[in-house]
Amino acid sequence: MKNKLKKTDVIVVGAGFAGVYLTDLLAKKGLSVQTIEAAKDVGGTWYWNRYPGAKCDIQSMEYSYSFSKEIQDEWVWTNKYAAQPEILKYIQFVADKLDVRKNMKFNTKVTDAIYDEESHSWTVSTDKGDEFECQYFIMATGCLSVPSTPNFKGMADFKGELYHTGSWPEKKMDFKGKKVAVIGTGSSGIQAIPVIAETADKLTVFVRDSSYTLPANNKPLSATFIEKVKADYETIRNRERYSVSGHVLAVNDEAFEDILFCEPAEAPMHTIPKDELFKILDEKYISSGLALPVTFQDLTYDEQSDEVFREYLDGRIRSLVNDPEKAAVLIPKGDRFYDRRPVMDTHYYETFNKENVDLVDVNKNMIIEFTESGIRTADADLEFDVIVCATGFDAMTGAITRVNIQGKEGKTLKEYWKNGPRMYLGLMANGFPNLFTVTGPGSPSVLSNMLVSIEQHVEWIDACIQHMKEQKINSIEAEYDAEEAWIQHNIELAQPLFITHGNSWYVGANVPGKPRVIMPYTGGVSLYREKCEEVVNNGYEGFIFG
Ligand code: FAD
Ligand code: N01
Repeated sequence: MKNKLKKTDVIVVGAGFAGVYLTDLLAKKGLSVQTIEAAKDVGGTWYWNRYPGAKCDIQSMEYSYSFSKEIQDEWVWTNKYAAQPEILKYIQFVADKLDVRKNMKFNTKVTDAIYDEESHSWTVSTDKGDEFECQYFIMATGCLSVPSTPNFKGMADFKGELYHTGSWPEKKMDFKGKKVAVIGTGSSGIQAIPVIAETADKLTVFVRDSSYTLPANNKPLSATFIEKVKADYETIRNRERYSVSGHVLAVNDEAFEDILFCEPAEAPMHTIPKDELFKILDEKYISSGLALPVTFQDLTYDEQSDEVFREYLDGRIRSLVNDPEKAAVLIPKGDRFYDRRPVMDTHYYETFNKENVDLVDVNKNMIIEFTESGIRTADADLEFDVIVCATGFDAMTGAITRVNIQGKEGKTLKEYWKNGPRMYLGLMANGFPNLFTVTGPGSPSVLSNMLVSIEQHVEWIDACIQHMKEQKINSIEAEYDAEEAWIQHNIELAQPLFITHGNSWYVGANVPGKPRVIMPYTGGVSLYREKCEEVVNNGYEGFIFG
């Protein structure tokens, strides 16, 4: 049954980092805001991804909001990289502080959004029978919020516990005495495997194509470091906003006391003599996290640098994994290092030396089907109590196209995006007035520290809405030509980069039938921000006001 139509200025979908900030900022500007979230509470990614070992790999002092000095000063991070429970606590703390939950409806999914050209408004429906009419409809639905689960034969017959890392249950999980399978060795699998192996009776990892992973070398932050960063936060945040990838802190000294910044290397990696290179990689760069690709940006496009770096990484895998056959499976096949997102781990390779850990190379020994008691491969029937799918997400477009969005003349967004997402600046699409996306396709989003990109989009959208109110403008949408030019600009920028040619979720390669298109903007955070500023300074160039 439908509930009575409610009118509101803005509907925000999603209550992750983007939704929480949007709700607060727009409500403070006097707009009526209704936020709708499928989960039971705020958190987004950090609500859903509760799997063992889930962690951030941008330094915690940078992976946090910058818009409120009070929040920034009050919150104290414990470790270089924060784990999921701490990040969830942080976003809950922010939601309490800003008192945004009063604008939020939880446990509710937005299903449809239909635009009315006469009233310039959207009618938004939910799975709970709500109907809202709003002028602005904002999808803050996240880039990695729709888990992708393979459709193995017999999956429904499995009588044990079956989980996906991206929608992990809240209950406390105990693997003691259990036989566990993990399918997938991307970022999520690589984080979960060492932790599950600590208690499981037996862990079997199903490997299709391994990802390269670097040691996180996570450690507690010193009080001195926290104090220094807080004292200098304004400068650090500004550097982030005008950097390549939105994070600027580099590898630190052992005591974690001094602030050091990432600096691009003077020459490509392959120009450093190999002995010297392998030594500095061992001593400094291997555990410098995402500062490494910022230092050696040539790793994103230079074949020679990639080759020498992979020689180093392959040697490292062979030296850490005792069994040469297992090591061979864990060495990625044919991929360049930067075909995919770099992964950070804690004792991942060492875990394969444990007696209770085994792996199955699914290229040689295919998964045929799930059975009542486990998994049947080409070689054997394997029994499991628990199967964990660490199989990734229908990234960037998945959450948006799952809502029936109809713009002008009944055009659906799903149809409009059938050959890949079409957006101007990753913010708006032609034919869909007053529909904004936060960190949408065509913006740096997942190629950046997402907090920096989220804040930029939220503030851009807010400024745009304020401008429309001041000028008494009813609607805004992207011009078709501006949208097309932006798409072509990104294709050109992305062409020389490995990620355009690899088989990752960045190009939709992980979801059968998904069009293969580079989805994030590859020009970097700084260039992108300057472009967005220029567009506004030129009177919202490329947008049509109605
Ligand atoms: P999300 O946090 O994804 O929130 C979107 C919300 O929208 C979800 O709660 C979802 O339930 C809701 N939603 C979607 N569709 C609907 C609908 N139809 N109706 C109602 N609600 C809906 N980024 C980094 O920069 N650094 C990191 O180290 C990092 N680590 C990550 C680790 C993991 C395990 C994952 C999965 C992602 C990571 N990310 C990281 C990316 C991360 O997604 C972002 O940093 C950020 O949390 C995204 O916030 P968001 O608010 O945009 O989206
Ligand atoms: O997903 P993925 P993820 N049979 O797509 C395998 C962020 N994140 O959840 O490589 C067998 O990377 C698949 O195999 P292959 C981060 O942005 C960040 O791990 O396609 N295997 C792959 O090994 C990240 O990039 C953190 O051959 C199958 C794995 O599943 C993004 O989220 C932590 C299969 C999927 O890897 C996604 O990461 C976690 C099948 N049918 C996530 N289908 C941080 O630390 C898929 N696979 C910041």
